[in-house]
Order: sequence, then C-alpha cells, then structure tokens
Amino acid sequence: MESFKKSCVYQIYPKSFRDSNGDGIGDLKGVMEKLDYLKTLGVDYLWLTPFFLSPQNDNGYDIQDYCSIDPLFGTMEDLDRLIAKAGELGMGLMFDMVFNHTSTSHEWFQKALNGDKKFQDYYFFKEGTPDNPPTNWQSKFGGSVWEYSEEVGKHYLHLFDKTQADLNWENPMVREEIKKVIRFWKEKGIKGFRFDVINLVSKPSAWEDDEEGDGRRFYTDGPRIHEYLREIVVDTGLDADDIITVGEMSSTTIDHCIRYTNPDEKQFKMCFNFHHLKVDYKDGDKWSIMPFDFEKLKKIFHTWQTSMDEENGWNAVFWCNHDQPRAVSRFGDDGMYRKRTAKMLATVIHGMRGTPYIYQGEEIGMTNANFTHISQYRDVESLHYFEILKEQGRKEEEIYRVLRERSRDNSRTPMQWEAEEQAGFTTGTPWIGVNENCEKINVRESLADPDSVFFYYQKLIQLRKHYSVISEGSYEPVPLKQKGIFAYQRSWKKEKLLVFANFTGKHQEIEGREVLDNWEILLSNDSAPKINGKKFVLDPFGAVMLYSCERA
Ligand code: TEU
Ligand code: CA
Repeated sequence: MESFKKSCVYQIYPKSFRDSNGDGIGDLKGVMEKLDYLKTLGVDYLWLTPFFLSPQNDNGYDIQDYCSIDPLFGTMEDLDRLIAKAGELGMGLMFDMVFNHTSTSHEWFQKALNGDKKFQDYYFFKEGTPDNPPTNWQSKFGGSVWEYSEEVGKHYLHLFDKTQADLNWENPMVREEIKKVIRFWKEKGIKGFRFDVINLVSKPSAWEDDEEGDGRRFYTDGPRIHEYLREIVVDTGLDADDIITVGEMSSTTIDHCIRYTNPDEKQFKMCFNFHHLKVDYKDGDKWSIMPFDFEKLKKIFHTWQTSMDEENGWNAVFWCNHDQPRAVSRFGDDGMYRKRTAKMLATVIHGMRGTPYIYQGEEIGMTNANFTHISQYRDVESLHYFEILKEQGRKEEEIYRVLRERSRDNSRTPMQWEAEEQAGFTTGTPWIGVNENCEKINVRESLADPDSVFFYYQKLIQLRKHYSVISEGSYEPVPLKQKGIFAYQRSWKKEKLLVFANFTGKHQEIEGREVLDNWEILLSNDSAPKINGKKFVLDPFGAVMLYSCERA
C-alpha cells in the first residue's frame, strides 16, 4: 500500500452505489461487483459510509450496534469477502466510525431509558422540565439539541437528530467501549478509519445558553478534544504507519487542525474541514442561497494550504461527499461545459498538498438531482428544513429552490452505471430517484470515451504517485490580476508544479511568468493552451498543470 501522501481515497455511499438483489437498496455485494471498476480508476482506499445495524433515520449515521452489519446491506460473510477481495486488488477499506452519538435504539441508550444509572452516564441526561430545556442550543438538523425523556424525567443531548443521542466522552467507560469497537475492526484487517464529527465530542463542563449563536462555540474543538483523540489513537495503535485515519472536523480552525494532524501529536493522519464549502452560504446560512464567492474560496484554500504546510499538518482535500451538493453544479457549468468543469475542479484538488478524496459519481461528472417535489427527498435534514423554512414564512417555490441547491440528497441519488432506466443501479425500485440525466452521464459512456472525466481522474491519481512534487511539495499561492483564476505553485527539491484553473465561462489570458516556456504541460482539461513566451490563454473553465525540473 502506498503512503497516505501518495494515496487517493474513494468514498462509497453503499445505499446508492449498486444494488445486487433488486430490493432498491445498494449493498455490500453490490460494492463487490464494482471493485474492478474502482481498481481501474486507481484509488487506494475505499471509504464506506456506515452499513452497521441502524434504524436508518440518518442513513446509518444513527448506529444501533457498531460491530454488526445491517441486514439491508448484507452479512458479515459478505463483508469478509469484500475485505479479502479489495485487499487482493491492493485497495484498503476505510470504515466510518460514528462516536459522537449512537442511535437511541442502541442497547446502551435503551438501558439508560430503563433507569440503569451506569448507562445514563454514557449520555448527557440533564435536569429540566419538558418546556424548559437546559440550554437554548440548536441542533444541526434544526430544532433544540435537547429532547425530554418521560422515562428518565430529564432531557438528553442530541447535536443531530433526536434519535442520535450524544455520547458522554467524559466517562472513561465510554472511551473504553469506543476502543473496543476500533480494535474489533482493526483485527478484521481494516486499514482506514474515518471519524464522524469527531471534534464535537468534548463537551463543556458548564451548560449555558448561547446568546451569540447556536451553541457550537461551546462544544466545537472542546476543552479535552486533543487529549481524547490521542488516547483513542495511541491505545488502539491507529498511529501505526500502515493505518490511515481522517477526522471530520465541523466548524473548526486551522490551529486545531494542525494539532489534529501534526504527527508529533499522535492524533490523526489528516482531517476534513468545510470552510471552502460555505462560500455560497448567504450570511453563513446554509438555507439562504447566493452565487459562490470566488475570492473567498481562493483565500480559504490558499490559507489552509499554506498554514498546514508551514506547521506540518495534513489536509484531506475534496469537493464532494454525501453531505454536499455536486461540485459541477455548484462551482461551474453543469450544462454545456459540464465535462470541462468537472476536470477543472479535479485539477484544483488533485494538484494540492493533501490526500484527495473522490465521492462516487464525481469521477463521471454527476450533477445535482433536480428534484421538484418534497416527496422525492429522503434526507432527514431536508425534510426537517422543509418544515422549518415554511414556518419561517418562506414561499414554497423558494424553499424548493433552496433544497434543489442545498439538499444532501443531491449527492445521494443512485450511481449512474448505465444509460437505461434506474441507471443500472437496481433491477427494482430505487430507494431514492435516479437522476434523469443518466442517459447521458453514466459509467459505460465514460469508459468508452478516452477523453472522459473518468480517465482524467485516473491520470491525476497516477500523477500523484509518480511526482513527488505533487505528493510532497510545498504550496504557494500564485497571485494574478485576472478575476476568477485560481493558481498555485508546488515545489519540491528541483521540481516545480504550476496549476491554473479558470472558474469563469470566459477565455482568460494569463501573463507574467517569465519562465513559462521552460515548462512542460503535464495535463490540461481541453485543448492544451499554447504557451507563447510569458503568455497563454485559458479556455472557459480551462485548467492546466505545468511541470518543470531544473537540471544540474
Ligand atoms: O456530518 C457532519 C455535519 O455536521 C454536516 O455535514 C451536516 O450534515 C451538515 O452540515 C448539516 O447542514 C456527519 C455525516 O457526514 C453526516 O452524514 C451525518 O448526518 C452527521 O455527521 C451525523 O452523524
Ligand atoms: Ca440490496
């Protein structure tokens, strides 16, 4: 297995990837069927979002039993076979560890409800009357973070859905339970672990109202977070070189992420942050839309890339996941220039310092869902916000527009394998609708076209393995006077890499680097720009990667 700096991770949302038995729900055997496809793409790790026993209120992020497989997805035998087959093909599996909360159907929570004090201490049960919750904090999915339990006569904390109760990490017994789960999967040969909203697990000692916000400032990157993470990682041996770990960090800061990922801290190998994916939130609100702010996007990338570089931190770099709208629809043109946009965005991410992540369907340029009616949506967050926005008095038409842009279901429509009805995802009725554009956008078409988005990703993955300047190089922004161009330089020993990406639908002339004619074009997303001395022209949504190596 390659080091994580040369690796690429592919994210699978099993429910929407491939259904092997026609019940409309993707499953582990379905993943198994597509391993050769993933091998052809060239990725090193397969991150599977949770397929553990769960009531599926949040599509598996509400876990009832961490060590068994939900029958919806298959059996432990299916999983063993998948681990073995992926291993033979040189791909490791990455499992999704959801330790901020459990489902309220988890045995621990059920025992707590039955009055068992030991298990009540696994969660946060706080005094309060039904109408008077302990604090005014707001859940990430809308509404209060507190739910009153008649059985216990207290409120319990849930930062997400009310069926996702937050675990009390202050309790050492909880941390031991978590270590047991990690050891269980590690012994099965799992080489990768993703930790869901892991920077939210250290809660404050005092519970107070937040007069400025939704409460996140009290529990995000909380007081004992670094101590907890180090303890979990060291005690389970996740700091070993052959293990890859990534923390999902919600509303975090660069300083914390440096600590989360600097090897001296013995925490994670890398982390996700989401600041670059909020540049189209009007006034920071996910449910108010505006065109994305390119200058802000550029600044965020440049700042994170340089700071993590300077302090020996490491980023997971990405545009897409199962919580985000599709990047081609969001940051470019998903009509006429769809393929070019997809490749341009890929160039930006895959040239960066960090480990790139690809979300299923991104490699064929899949777009947003374009749902038009609430009955098509499945996500608990979208369903909640549909009601909340209505209560706020927003017009239905506007709410639909917001959901079309912001719903997490945009990325959860079935993977498009074929042009046929149901996109080759299932022979039955899919649990969520297939995008109508599967006729045009699908894997079969991509594999038949040597110029496809798929083969472009394949190339980018190979380049990272081949060129140390991509996997190891330092990062420096390239300032340009043109608007809408994202540019940076990577440097490693005698090698240099320059990346230019045009986020606009116009031709743009790039000028000013004297040495340009000594550069070789490694890759470009359309017709290669002709470099004329110090100048060249980038096509609409064009991107180019240039390479130079000083010879002694
Ligand atoms: O998501 C964390 C998270 O806070 C966001 O991505 C969230 O979905 C969004 O900001 C709400 O606007 C993780 C998982 O990736 C997500 O699928 C789960 O729903 C969530 O944790 C709870 O486990
Ligand atoms: Ca199935």
